[in-house]
Amino acid sequence: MRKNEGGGSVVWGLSQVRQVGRSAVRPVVRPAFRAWLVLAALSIFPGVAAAESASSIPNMMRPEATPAHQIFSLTLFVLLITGAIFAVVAGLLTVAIIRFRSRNSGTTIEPPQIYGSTQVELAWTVVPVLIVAVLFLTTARIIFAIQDAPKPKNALDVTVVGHQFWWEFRYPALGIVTANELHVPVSPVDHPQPTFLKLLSADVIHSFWVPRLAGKTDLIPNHVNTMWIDPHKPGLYLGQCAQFCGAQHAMMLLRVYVDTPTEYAAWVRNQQKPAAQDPTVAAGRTVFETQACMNCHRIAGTAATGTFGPDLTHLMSRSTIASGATTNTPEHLREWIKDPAHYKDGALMPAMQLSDQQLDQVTAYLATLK
Ligand code: HEC
Ligand SMILES: [Cu+2]
Repeated sequence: MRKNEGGGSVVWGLSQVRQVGRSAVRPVVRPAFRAWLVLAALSIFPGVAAAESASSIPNMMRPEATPAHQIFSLTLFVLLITGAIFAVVAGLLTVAIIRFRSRNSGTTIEPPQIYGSTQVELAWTVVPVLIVAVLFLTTARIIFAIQDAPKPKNALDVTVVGHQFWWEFRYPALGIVTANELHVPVSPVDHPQPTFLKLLSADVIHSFWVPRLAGKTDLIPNHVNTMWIDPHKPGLYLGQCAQFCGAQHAMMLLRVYVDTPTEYAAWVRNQQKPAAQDPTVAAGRTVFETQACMNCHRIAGTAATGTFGPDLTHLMSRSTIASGATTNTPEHLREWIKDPAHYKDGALMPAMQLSDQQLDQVTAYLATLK
């Protein structure tokens, strides 16, 4: 497990929520309201998310990359305008209810009715049209600013493929393929190094959403979408598939590790190595290569070249399995291989009916794939 994710406990106490507030949130959102926001965020991000450290919580009120910052300021602007409208309407309503209430006089005579006042009608037509125009134009400006941002030469390219119910990440220039945990270099404001994502789908529509980094973008079959992120601070950022894509859509969690330059270089070096070849686990490798595992999974440098499931070449470099359904420990791996439905009912990996001995062997083999 990485150093930045040790601290969290499964149930979030209010003291932790306050701590989050003190350390990083600008005082835009009051603490009590913030606690509710965190609870709301947690209810959308189940599973492992609940056990993560404070800074990982997927909260769009705490942006940490340019697209997310722009969306957040737009959010505040829209809230300001709609909040003002609410205050005016609610205020007038309250005045009307109190001042013009029925005074028990016993009469049922209606107050004077006003028809055909051009001034009043113009006012309640023109003012809303202007408000909508302002909201529309500011929103369009931000959408285009994010969409048309030029791609610098030093940008990192990653291809993201959405699968039912996991994420595939390919780094074409680096020859890396991995799953569910995206590593990108930090992009400091003074010398940015953004990551440009090319979004594809292997089956149905998914949606890539890491609230602290950017807005949602769909992954659509037979259509290429793009988005970019430039996370300013290293750390772990959690996200989630934001499009209902099937039974386990809610267990399609995303982890974006924003690495310092040294961490990132070390990660790349490790991912580029061929898979470990440990002779002491040869029996497990034989199980893997004879029990159909290799038809669905790739382990670089071996006969396993399947692409239906996640690439397992450096499986143990990931801290979770099955898209965040559980943490990556040998016990969990064994349980997963024995019966994927134990963690993820409806996952598209069959229970392979291995014997206890085969399970032990194949788990021991996988555990060497660092
Ligand atoms: C029919 C194709 C198929 C077969 C056969 C198959 N798997 Fe899988 N496997 C998958 C899919 C799909 C996933 C992703 C499930 C998800 O996260 O929803 C997966 C996930 C995994 C994972 C978790 C990887 C990660 O990083 O999340 C491991 C480990 C794994 N399989 C091992 C095995 C082993 C060992 C065997 C053989 C005993 C095997 N698989 C057989 C399709 C398959
Ligand atoms: Cu999905």
